[in-house]
Amino acid sequence: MTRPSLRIAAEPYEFVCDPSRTALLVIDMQRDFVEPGGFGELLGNDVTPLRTAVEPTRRLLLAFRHAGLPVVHTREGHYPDLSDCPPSKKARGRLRVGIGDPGPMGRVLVRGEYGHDIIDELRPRPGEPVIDKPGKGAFYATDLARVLEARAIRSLVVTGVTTEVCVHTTVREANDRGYECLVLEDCVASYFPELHAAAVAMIKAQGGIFGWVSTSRHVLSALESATTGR
Ligand code: C5J
Repeated sequence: MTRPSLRIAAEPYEFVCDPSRTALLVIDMQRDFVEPGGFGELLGNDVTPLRTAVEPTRRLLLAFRHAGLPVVHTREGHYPDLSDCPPSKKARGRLRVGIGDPGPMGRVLVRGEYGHDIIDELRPRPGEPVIDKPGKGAFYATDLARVLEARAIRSLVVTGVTTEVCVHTTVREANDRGYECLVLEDCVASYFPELHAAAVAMIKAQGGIFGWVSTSRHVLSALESATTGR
């Protein structure tokens, strides 16, 4: 059975997508970025702005699962021997504690460590792909394109952290690959509210140069209408 299009109030104009070709992308909602006491906080960041994205994203996740629509999670991190971490990335910032070093939640941004994993509130369900990525963009050196192609996905509802870094890089990569991206401004977040605002503005500028911007409320209401037929 073909499903009716989802019509979602958005900027710069309504976002219309085929739900059977739409996935929710949850980017890097990892303990080390989002939780108090993690690597992000160790770097001197206030994690409070990132926490605001958790509850709306959790509601959205439940709605996508309820509607039987695909969900894909990503995690930024590296092999324990750091063979996939460019020396430039390790050296950047001249950090006292950086990638691969023992941090408050295990070795920083190393796969398999407690801090590298996704927060409990948004824990992936069995069967939901989790894309481990060594870079900021979720397409670079990962299977994401193949995972999306296998499900015939063309539209991405984008959530996660941080707005101006991994979210933006991924949306730009997706845009160049022909995906339609809808970024939910209450479900993405940054340690720096001014960078969050600028990054969101850039996506919808110039007629939606990288995609569309909306909020979880509008997506939930479109999913509700699609489910109930009202
Ligand atoms: C950063 C990310 N900010 N997930 N990673 O280093 O945005």
